[in-house]
Amino acid sequence: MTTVLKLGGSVITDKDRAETVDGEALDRAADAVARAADDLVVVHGGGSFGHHNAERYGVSTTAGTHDIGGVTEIHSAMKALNGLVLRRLHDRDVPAVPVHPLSAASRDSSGELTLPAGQVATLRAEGFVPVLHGDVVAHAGEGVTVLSGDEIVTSLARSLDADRVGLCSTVPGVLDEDGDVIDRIERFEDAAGALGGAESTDVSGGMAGKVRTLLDLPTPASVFGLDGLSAFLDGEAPGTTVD
Ligand code: IP8
Repeated sequence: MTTVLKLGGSVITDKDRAETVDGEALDRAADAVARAADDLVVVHGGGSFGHHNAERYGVSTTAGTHDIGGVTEIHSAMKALNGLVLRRLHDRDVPAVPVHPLSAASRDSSGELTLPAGQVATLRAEGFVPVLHGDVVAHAGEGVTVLSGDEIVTSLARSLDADRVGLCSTVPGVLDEDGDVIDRIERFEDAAGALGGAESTDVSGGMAGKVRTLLDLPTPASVFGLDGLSAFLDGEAPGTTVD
């Protein structure tokens, strides 16, 4: 029973202070992971790490850079956050192992991502908890572009044939126009009103983009807040189920 869990960058970092973790939130997330670290792959986003560096160099998931200063700065920021996440997991005896996507992944000139998952699958089979992170990635014709944690999650969900996918977000689920959590989304139209309409083409990690991507997965996915993380890892379906 393989589970792929994304810890949103905005959940585990302090959005208002550059390169600062939200210690309390990260402790809660690490506690929940430690209680249920069996057959788990963790991916985390950037939050206050990585994004401002990417902005400074004009780098996004589609616009790249060849500036070695930019590549180094963005990758280093994400590796720094990864190190802080790992430390909290190791403090709780979780056998977490870092996997840095820049060293393995690439995009072709149409932006199509190739993310080999052999090392992740083998680490997991050997009882480790691989911990990947949003990163920069080699992109044909662009230099490097941003690789978001969400893209990693959907790619791994497919290549590992995951049974469960969870996105731990700053909100308790996908919210309707009244701010209530939508229990289940089976078609984009079920949530189109709340997500900005069927024409919305958010590819940068906004909720509309997330829902579209999750609907394409063969695996049911849950979107929930930190309060729902333990329940998700216990096999429940907190927040919104996208299936
Ligand atoms: O927060 C960040 O990953 P995300 C990747 O999941 C960066 O979008 C900015 C290098």
